[in-house]
Amino acid sequence: MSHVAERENALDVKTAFSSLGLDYQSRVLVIGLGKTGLSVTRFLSSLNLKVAVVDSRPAPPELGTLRELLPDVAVFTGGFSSHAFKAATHLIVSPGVSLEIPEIKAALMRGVELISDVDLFACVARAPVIAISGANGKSTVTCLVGAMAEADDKKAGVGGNLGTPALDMLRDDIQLYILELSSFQTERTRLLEPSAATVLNISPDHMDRYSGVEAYAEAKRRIFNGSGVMVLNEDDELVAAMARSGRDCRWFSTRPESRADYRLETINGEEWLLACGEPLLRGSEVRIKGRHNLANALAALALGDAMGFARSSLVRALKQFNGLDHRMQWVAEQGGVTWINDSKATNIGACVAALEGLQGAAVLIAGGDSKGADFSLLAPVAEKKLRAAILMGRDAGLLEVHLGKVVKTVRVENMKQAVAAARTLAQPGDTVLLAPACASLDQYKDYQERGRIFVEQVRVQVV
Ligand code: UMA
Ligand code: ADP
Repeated sequence: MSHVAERENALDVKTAFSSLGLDYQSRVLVIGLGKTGLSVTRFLSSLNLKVAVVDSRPAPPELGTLRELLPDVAVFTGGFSSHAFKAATHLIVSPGVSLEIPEIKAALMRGVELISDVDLFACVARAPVIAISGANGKSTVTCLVGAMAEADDKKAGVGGNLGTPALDMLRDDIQLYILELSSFQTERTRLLEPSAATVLNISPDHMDRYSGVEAYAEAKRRIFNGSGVMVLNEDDELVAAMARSGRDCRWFSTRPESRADYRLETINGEEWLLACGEPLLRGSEVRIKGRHNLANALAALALGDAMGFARSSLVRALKQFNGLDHRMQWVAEQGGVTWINDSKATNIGACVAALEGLQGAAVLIAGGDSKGADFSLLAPVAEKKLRAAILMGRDAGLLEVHLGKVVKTVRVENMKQAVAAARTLAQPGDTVLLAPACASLDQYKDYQERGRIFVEQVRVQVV
């Protein structure tokens, strides 16, 4: 029997979704036909619930797949059709779409219910959930905890903002869900109550969607709904302020003087990772490198402990996990210059973490879609670490305004020119670092494509 058929048999729709007020009379409008929109439409259709889809783009990415799978579902493209909104009792808004869109705001004012794919998931998932958010490190920690679960012989579903929408992860044989959640997902979710959750850190990102960093933090704080274990970063003021009395709060920190539950300690001249006083492994044995990755490792240990994984499984995973592509990924060393691909550094916090972790001077390749970032925050570390900044993409001019005051800047049109310029500027002992501090979508399909093209150009021009 297929999973969909099993689900239909096992689910009493009215009971399962009573907290969302969803039943066979409901008419759900799915806004956005990307991965999330497709997953929701398939899920609701499999339960025979009434669903329609609207997308502002003339040819949304999953239109072809939806037409093939569900030719009868009504789809409105090329704008937010008022006709589609008029009939809806419930809206499910894809993460990439702001709730500030006038048509959405008007519908919510009329009393149309806002629900989310994560809420639907929360209603039907039968295994415990670990939820992971933060400005940076979400995907790394999500995959690391996934590796810990595997080392502990648990069948885990790993996804969410990482790539597989929550509803596409549902399976009866899963023992544990490990869900990466963005602020766009937590802000519109109210039913998920994870067994353990973390906000790894907060630094400004998506400032084109939030009124400020506090509003961004507030959206992320919702990941702690319910009564599960809260894993908190002692070194981050905005995260530390999320602690709630009466809850099981477990702290991590990389500051040498910290007494946090999960922390670092120098023993006989070597740095160790400690879990509640027990030295587990040396920092040098953690395969993913950099100070920020020690913080990620400690957070993952806290989550693994919260779920009762054997400590030996946690340690094994930390010793084996290689990290993900496009995050501080070593590409080449030539003539004493190291080339690093950190294309996933799509905000200032990640770019700063990358630069602070480097020995010697760096030539930085940056630029793209700033998402409303304030690049003055990048100037201090740029002044300390950079030999030069090579700037490209839509918001190169904004970067130049702030970096130009403290370091040599060069404007280029594309990655080929960026790599050529970096080759002439870098000196032996330097690192050339692609850490754009911007999203890639103004010039590339996604950050992976940007990283791949960088690696290709390094191979063609440098090695
Ligand atoms: N869009 C429109 N009009 C629409 C609908 C969408 O222009 O009517 C645009 C959005 O503005 C956005 C793009 O289409 O630029 C994709 O939006 P979407 O919500 O349809 O995206 P999905 O394909 O459903 O993917 C989403 C997440 N995307 C976003 O949050 C933008 C994916 O995270 C996630 O993997 C997927 O759900 C499964 O959960 C990606 C991401 O960039 C990796 N996330 C941001 C980040 O990590 O910084 C938050
Ligand atoms: P996310 O899923 O939150 O975007 P990733 O693990 O994909 O996180 O990493 C995104 C970027 O942030 C990469 O450039 C990576 O080097 C950097 N990074 C990872 N962990 C941290 C951290 N704890 N603090 C700051 N930057 C980090």
